Amino acid sequence: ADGAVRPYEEVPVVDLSATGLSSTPLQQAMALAREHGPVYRRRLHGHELMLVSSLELVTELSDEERFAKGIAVALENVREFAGDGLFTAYNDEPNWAKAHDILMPAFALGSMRTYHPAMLKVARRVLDSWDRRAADGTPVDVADDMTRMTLDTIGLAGFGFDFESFARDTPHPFVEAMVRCLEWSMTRLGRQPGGDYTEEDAAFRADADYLASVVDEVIATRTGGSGDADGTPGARDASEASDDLLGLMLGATHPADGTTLDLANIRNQVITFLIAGHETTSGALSFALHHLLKDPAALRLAQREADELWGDATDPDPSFEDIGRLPFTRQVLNEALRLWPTAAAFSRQASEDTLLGGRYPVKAGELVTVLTPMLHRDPVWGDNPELFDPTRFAPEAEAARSPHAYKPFGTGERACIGRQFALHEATMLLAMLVHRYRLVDHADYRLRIKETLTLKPDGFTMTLGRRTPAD
Ligand code: MNH
Repeated sequence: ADGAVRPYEEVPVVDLSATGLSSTPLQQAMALAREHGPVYRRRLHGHELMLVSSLELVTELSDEERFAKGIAVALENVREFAGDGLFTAYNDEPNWAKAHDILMPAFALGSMRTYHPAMLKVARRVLDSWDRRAADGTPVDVADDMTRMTLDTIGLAGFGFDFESFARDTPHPFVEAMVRCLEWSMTRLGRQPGGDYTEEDAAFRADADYLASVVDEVIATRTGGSGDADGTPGARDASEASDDLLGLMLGATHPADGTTLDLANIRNQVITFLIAGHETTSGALSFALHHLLKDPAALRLAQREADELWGDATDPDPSFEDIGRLPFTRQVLNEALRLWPTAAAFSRQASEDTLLGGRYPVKAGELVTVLTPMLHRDPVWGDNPELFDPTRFAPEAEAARSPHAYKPFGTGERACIGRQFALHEATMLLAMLVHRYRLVDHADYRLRIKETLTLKPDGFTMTLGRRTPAD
């Protein structure tokens, strides 16, 4: 980049129409960024997308005057089953602002106090399961168990619904259907024009309908069976209202106009929270455990921190306040999300014709996708960005760095609403795990990354020993 204005055509264009999208499109996009630099256009079957990954350009894309959230093709696909839920709603769709205003208080830090007991209950399910593994020496499949944990947590804390994932060998059918829907959303990106996808689409429709029917049942249980989610609110029993997310959505009225969310939208929100609320957090925990397994010094620091709180208690009882007393554990999660932000891309839409960085033309309405893992390897992160180093998130280091260098939760008004929820849940579990277990790299695991729209370590197992804080 010499600073001169580039004609539109001169931004590097990578045409994937012949080879197609890889089965790991995010890692493919990262490889292309390493080859072509922090801005390039990816062409695929007549469709073109600009991918951006430098601090300089992401700083501009974060300007809410010039850009807003964009719904890229991948999210349009998710919209097929999450509808106008918060994550996939268009900016100007009235239900976005309405649901945002109603739900924001439920995601403020203080509200985590409400969810803390459910989170702790599920964390203890992990310990029960891992205790048995530690006793008989069999490996744990880390990503599978983290997914069980985060799903049970959002189900219980959000909707009073227990997936009981630790009592199952295979995932709950709801999860299997949801994962297939996400896979459909991803593989649909790479379709050949003119191909016949009737079968895939029918299977997807069946899965999406099944998701909706399960959610309708959860809602009906709460409302006493009244109303169905066809858009007409049924009678709601206010006495049923509880302070979880579902209770809030059924009961809360909009501060400005006193209306409630309609049942079709609530169904979309529940599906959205179940998707958004568990895949990403479970990936973050899995990557964090991977890095701790490979970095004994960091693991020791995390263990010291938990030991200081809970000493040699066999069954510590973490309080809500304890979670704020685990700054290093939080740094470990931040650093894991730097290297592998589990929702690895987000898109911005230009409000008007503009020049990005004063030189790359972007047309009004055009989408630009931020490739977060490459932003997180920008030179601002020093000369060894691949190195796992939680001290990058020490308060002094954070204060010295641009806030736009780190975007695992997206940006602006459409940034992640569940950030505090994810970090509270993940920090507590990670601290409880390192307090209780020695992590053993029995298979000399080499990181491979599986993509199902979100990122996870693939085939990551470890064995466990029980530890005492002196270990
Ligand atoms: Mn979450 C939006 C990442 C946990 C619910 N989330 C986003 C975005 C990113 C993101 C990135 C912005 C996407 C975009 O701009 O298109 N979320 C994460 C990560 C974790 C996570 C990395 C865990 C780690 N998210 C959670 C949890 C919940 C949740 C937990 C719910 C309990 N996230 C959402 C919702 C949105 C969102 C809802 C959409 C918010 C909006 O647009 O109003």
